[in-house]
Amino acid sequence: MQNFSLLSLLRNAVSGHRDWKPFWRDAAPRQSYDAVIVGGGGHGLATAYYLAKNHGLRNIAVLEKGWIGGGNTGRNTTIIRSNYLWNESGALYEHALKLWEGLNEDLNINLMFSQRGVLNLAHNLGDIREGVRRVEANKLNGIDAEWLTPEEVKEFCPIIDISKTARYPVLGGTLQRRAGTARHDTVAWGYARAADALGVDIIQNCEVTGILREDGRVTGLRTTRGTIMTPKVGIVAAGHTSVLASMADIRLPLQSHPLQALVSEPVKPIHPCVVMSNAVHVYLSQSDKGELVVGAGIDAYNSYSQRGSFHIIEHQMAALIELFPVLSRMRMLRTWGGIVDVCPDASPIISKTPVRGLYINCGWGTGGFKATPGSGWVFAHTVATGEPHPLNAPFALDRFTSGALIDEHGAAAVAH
Ligand code: FAD
Ligand code: PYC
Repeated sequence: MQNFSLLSLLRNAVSGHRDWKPFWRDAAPRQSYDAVIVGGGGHGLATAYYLAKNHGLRNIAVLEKGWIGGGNTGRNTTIIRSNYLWNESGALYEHALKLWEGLNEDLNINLMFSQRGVLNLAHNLGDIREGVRRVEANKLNGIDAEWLTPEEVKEFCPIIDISKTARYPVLGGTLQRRAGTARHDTVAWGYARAADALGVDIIQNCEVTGILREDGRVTGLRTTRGTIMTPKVGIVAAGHTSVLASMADIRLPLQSHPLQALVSEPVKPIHPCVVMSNAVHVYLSQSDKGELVVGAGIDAYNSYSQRGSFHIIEHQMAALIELFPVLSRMRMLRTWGGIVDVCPDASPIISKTPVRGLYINCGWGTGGFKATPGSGWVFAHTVATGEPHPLNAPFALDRFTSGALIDEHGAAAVAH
């Protein structure tokens, strides 16, 4: 049945794109599928889309316990960039960024992808060394990157305070000009609609509660809407992957933490780019609606509660005023939190598991939105062929036993 709700008409109105059609069918589960993706966030929906588009699978489903995009995909602050340190990460995130650059056309939807540039500030000698090293590493990997002096930072971002008497003076920063932002929920809707058009069943209000196995191989899933048989399962349930993996007796090296953000009342355009500061613990952009989008580091404790503690917001506001005194009387409109799953090396796991036919895509921590298209692309390859795509081979689960970690704490740019 097509979804002609008022909401979908409104979505159509905001998309302003050619040849608009209603969104996805709200499907009922069938008894069996060739492959099932657990988690209807951007990554899960992108995986389903590329399974259908790149690998020709049609009898597949995405199971979502709530509504699609209601997890981190619809809660994140939409920063997209590829300026990671190591070759493995650079290749994966740059693949994603290149896909973003053609995604409006591919999905036929206006994702409001805006390459307005992302600045990562340096406030001490350690920051400068990390930033300059990363700029050079990026250039060697063909990723656009520049080092800016404080004056150049000010030119790029006029509302920032670069005075030498500031408590955390701005000593320079890295700039990726091709980086930017996009509209988060439209990414989920766009992938859902495109996957639906290729025959994928998108099943909401369907929580996976058990993983069925026989002789070390997955055979199906127990869900709140009945048992579904399938020989292939891809888990992409950010923040909850260890809960799902434990249903197959797999223990993962993940910690679930709240990550918060907030927005101000809408104002006229005053902030043309994205600024992040790992040392001061805040980042800032302005949405197309005019709201200032402000993010912080993770809450230190583990939780599944989709909310964080107030002291993080207080710290975040203090840091904001430190860098942007001009915002001192700005009123804040709403705050929220999501649950992110953090890996010890701040890099994702995209991998086979000890259970045959069971694959995981998790551990994106504070930074998976930017990876959505690339993650879906390589995970679809892994699920379809049973083997990793060359881009996700280094991100396998066995790196935690081999020791071949990919430490991206510096480039994660959000305090862990
Ligand atoms: P989700 O969108 O969370 O989707 C997973 C889905 O799985 C959920 O919808 C959930 O309901 C479902 N699920 C869970 N358990 C089950 C079950 N048992 N059965 C069925 N379904 C289940 N990243 C960036 O790159 N840039 C940013 O600026 C950025 N900012 C962030 C700010 C905040 C406040 C937060 C919280 C995150 C931020 N991130 C950012 C991280 C980014 O949001 C995530 O890495 C990314 O969205 C993960 O996408 P996903 O599709 O894997 O997860
Ligand atoms: O990874 O760029 C990022 C990011 C920004 C805010 C949260 N994560």
